[in-house]
Amino acid sequence: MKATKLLTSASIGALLLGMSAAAHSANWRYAHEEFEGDVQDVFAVAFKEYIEENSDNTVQVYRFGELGESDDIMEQAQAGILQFVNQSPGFTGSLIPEAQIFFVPYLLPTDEETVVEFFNNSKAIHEDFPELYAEQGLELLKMYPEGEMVVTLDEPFTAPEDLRGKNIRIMTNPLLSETYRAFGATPTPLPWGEVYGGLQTGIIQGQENPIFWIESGGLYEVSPNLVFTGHGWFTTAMMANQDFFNGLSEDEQQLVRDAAQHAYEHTLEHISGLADDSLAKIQEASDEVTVTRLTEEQIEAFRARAPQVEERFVEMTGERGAALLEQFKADLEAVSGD
Ligand code: 6CS
Repeated sequence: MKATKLLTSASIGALLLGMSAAAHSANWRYAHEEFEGDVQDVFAVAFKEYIEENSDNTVQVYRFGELGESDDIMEQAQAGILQFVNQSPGFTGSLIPEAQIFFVPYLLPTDEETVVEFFNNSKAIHEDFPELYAEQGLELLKMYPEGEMVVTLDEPFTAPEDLRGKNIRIMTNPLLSETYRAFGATPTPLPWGEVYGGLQTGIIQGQENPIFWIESGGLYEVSPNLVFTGHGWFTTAMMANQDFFNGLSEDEQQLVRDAAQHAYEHTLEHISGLADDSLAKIQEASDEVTVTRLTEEQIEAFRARAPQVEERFVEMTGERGAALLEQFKADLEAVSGD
């Protein structure tokens, strides 16, 4: 009788413990813009694994197309349907105009080590951007680079004049339109889902993206001339719905921050050498592909058009944008020693 009573109390205790653990564990939803194994997915999976190894919570990762386009997942994150979202500044321009700073051409260097050092240390990235995202109900957890931007076209090009009359697909971001107009092309903003078909049918004649994406999305099949213009890096951002984040305990907030830091470090290791590997795969898969690396002199003709884009950025974003630009440049100077 006594033993039964003891067992019963122990079982109830265990049940209560289980229930309280269950009450505190949650399934968090996290959507990004890419496919399995792509850079944003590598980040998301590393984040998920860290959370699941260090807590009772689970993370459900949704990839491109499962919940819609980039704009759809951002809306869902702002509405609290998703707890986490990865949206690239290329699509965030209408929500946070200052995020377009990444599309001022030739602002970021091409050298990977300097770019990584910039993302590790920049005050603009770690202090200014979190405030801008917070105004939209978003807790910015990480901004990170994915790869150097490369332009693909229906024929090789070396000068802005060669881009005349070419419809170049850009992400839906007004400043990118300015960049490609300045480069002499006709900018064509489109969501990702329309790019492959647009190139295949000839509605657009080119686009820009990092090499890993040109390989994984098979873009080289329909846009085989790759041109390294050195004008920028593809940057992305991972964040949480801020009401959700503020509602977490301090320990859980720290867990989320630690998981984001772990995912960031893991992703930077992943992108190291990725562009070369992806280019080798592309060249293995296709005889049609051409690779043009613009010379310094050829780049100069494009770089000469950057100041007008920078001016437009300041016009679009006012004093805050101007201050951000100044900080961005100071942060770059600190890491490149220019
Ligand atoms: O060009 C785009 O739209 C896509 N590019 C990359 C590298 N990631 C996601 C984005 O949707």
